[in-house]
Amino acid sequence: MQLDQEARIYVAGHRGLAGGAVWRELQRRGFTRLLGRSRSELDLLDAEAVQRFYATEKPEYVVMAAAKVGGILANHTQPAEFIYANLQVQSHLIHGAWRAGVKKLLFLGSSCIYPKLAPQPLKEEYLLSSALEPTNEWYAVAKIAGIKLCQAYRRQYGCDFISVMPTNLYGPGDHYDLQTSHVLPALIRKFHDAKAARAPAVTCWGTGAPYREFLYVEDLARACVFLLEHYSDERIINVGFGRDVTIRELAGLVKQIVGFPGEIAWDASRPDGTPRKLLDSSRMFALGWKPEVDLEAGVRLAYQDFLTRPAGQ
Ligand code: GFB
Repeated sequence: MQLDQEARIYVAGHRGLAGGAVWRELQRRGFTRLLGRSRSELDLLDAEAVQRFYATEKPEYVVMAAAKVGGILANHTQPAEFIYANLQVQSHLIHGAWRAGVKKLLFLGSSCIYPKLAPQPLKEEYLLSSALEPTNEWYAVAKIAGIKLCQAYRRQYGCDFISVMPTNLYGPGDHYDLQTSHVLPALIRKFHDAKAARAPAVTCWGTGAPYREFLYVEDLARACVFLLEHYSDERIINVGFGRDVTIRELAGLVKQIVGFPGEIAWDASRPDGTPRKLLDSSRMFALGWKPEVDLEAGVRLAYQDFLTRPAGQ
């Protein structure tokens, strides 16, 4: 089904990494009636404010890219915020979408919903088959609840709510705060700052041995618009790149792209997190979507974004 370019599409989290990319992709595709609200305009933790928004703006489609997100340290040290904020925001948005008669809703989950030691690559059916990775289980449990909300409203009320599981994302609009960011923006900032300071070495966290799969966020945005138009199923669907790298390899790539001449040190007192989480995206690939930006090109684009970001971000 082709979406009408006049459709009222609400992108929750349109200033974030994923939501911002979805917003730009929809604009690029000629959609003219996009709805976005900043946090100060609409507090998604406020159920009544969300209901009022739905009642007055009447979105027909909703992309749920609003979430409390962060890297391994933020997840590990703020468990209450990660579980509370995500449970609230997604409950308000999903329940509100049902009440408002939204035609279709796309919920963005995460690859950390899968068990820590599940077979690789991770197939959709491995969800809830064994224990989660402890560093981010609070966030993962909230995301699993979001999936279950979508499935429950589909079963009980026939709502066309779908759940999409992206792998680790990066690209324009990322956050570069070293305490809360994910690994890729953190490495860009660390190598860039070390080069500027002529430091002899950059210290990365953990052992460097874990594998991670990275998807350029504009590829995810294309996938989301594609799924809004072509996917209607209770089953979750993975959206990944198809290949992963070790954190050690990633650090080497960022060092080279940034042009840092010094050494890389590893601080093994920091957590590694899950050893590997490569998504099996074969169902998504079979539908006809493929990523277009490989890791090296994507890191170059992300570094450009870092260099041109507004001061203080
Ligand atoms: O991206 P990241 O923070 O989170 O870390 P996860 C990935 C890996 O990079 C870990 C290592 O093994 C880190 O120890 N790493 C090395 C670093 N140096 C750094 C550094 O300077 N900063 C950071 N942040 N990591 C997150 C989850 O897990 O993935 C979230 O916590 C979410 O819930 C997200 O699912 C996609 O990949 O381990």
